[in-house]
Amino acid sequence: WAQDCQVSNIQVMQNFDRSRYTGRWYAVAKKDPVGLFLLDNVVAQFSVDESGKMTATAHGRVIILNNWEMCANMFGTFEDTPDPAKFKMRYWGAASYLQTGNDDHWVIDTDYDNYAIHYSCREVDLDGTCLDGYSFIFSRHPTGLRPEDQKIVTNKKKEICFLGKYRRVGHTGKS
Ligand code: ODT
Repeated sequence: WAQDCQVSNIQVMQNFDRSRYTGRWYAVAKKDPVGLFLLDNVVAQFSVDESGKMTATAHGRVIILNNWEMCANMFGTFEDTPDPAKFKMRYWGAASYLQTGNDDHWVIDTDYDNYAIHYSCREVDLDGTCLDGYSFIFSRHPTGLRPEDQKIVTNKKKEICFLGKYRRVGHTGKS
């Protein structure tokens, strides 16, 4: 298919299974949004509660007030939508000065055991492309992606029109 970068045409994970998605994910790369928040040492932990709702916590080094860096604990709840791989994520921090928000949260692709590609467009441009968005590449392994997953991930970065816009997210083990 022709890649037209229309947010509404972005393909997400088919038959997304939230229970297989639970557990710990290490961010290994990130495309930042305007007003960058999470810097590095980012680890997300997904759960599914008794009622079937997805929730998550994340910790990592964040930047607040444009130049203060600190470690933060963040919480998120996920509202379902008609597409099982598309959620609305409401998030807030353990401390009041941390960022809060309500973002789209799409799972583009995952094999559940090794890699996952997340996407969020915060602002769609008049032409239907994404004006401000962010994306995390997650791995089950703190050391990064397995070589066999890298090609898949590169292709997906291209499909979501963020190829070349990612930076590596380090894990120093001190967060
Ligand atoms: O880092 C930025 O610049 C964008 C703001 C990201 C908000 C992160 C809030 C995390 C709330 C807890 C949920 C964890 C799930 C993480 C999965 C993907 C990252 C959004």
